[in-house]
Amino acid sequence: MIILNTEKTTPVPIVAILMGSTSDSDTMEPARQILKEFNIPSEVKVLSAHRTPEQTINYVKAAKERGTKIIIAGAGGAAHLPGIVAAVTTLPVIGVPIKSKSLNGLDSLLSIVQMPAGIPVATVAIDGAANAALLAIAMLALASPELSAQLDTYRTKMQEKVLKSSV
Ligand code: RP5
Repeated sequence: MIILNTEKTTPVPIVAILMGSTSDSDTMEPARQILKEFNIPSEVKVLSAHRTPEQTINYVKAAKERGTKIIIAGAGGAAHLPGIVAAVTTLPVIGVPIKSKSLNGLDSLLSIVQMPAGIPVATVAIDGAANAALLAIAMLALASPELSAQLDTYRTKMQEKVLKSSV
């Protein structure tokens, strides 16, 4: 399924994949790959809550109007990126805690998951970029029978792979 912005020639990034640093890019790559596999246009941006706060807020504030539906945000350490993103948009935000050098990602996980009531961030596992993409797809599939069928096929293939490997 490709969702096109009819006013422009380029596809609208339906899912924005944000990360706090270029050092997060390998960890976040599975999210981009899975969205590509499902033909969902995505856009990858390095934006930091701490190093580029104004640019981050400006990007996120404009996202809904551009046609973006879901934001995935990965960050490590004092991982405020998903929280600040969720604070300035009502789009669903999925946070990916990135494994950190000092505390193995426990710092990232707690920084992202413990949001105060009122501003939710759906948090996946440490380094769980693949599941962030699959959760985004499940959300989009609520309004798309075609995408829902693609997700069923993905699960069936996964099932077959597991069953084959256990023989
Ligand atoms: C966070 O700090 C980033 O998300 C990254 O996971 C972590 C370390 O960043 P670098 O020092 O590698 O740029 O903002």
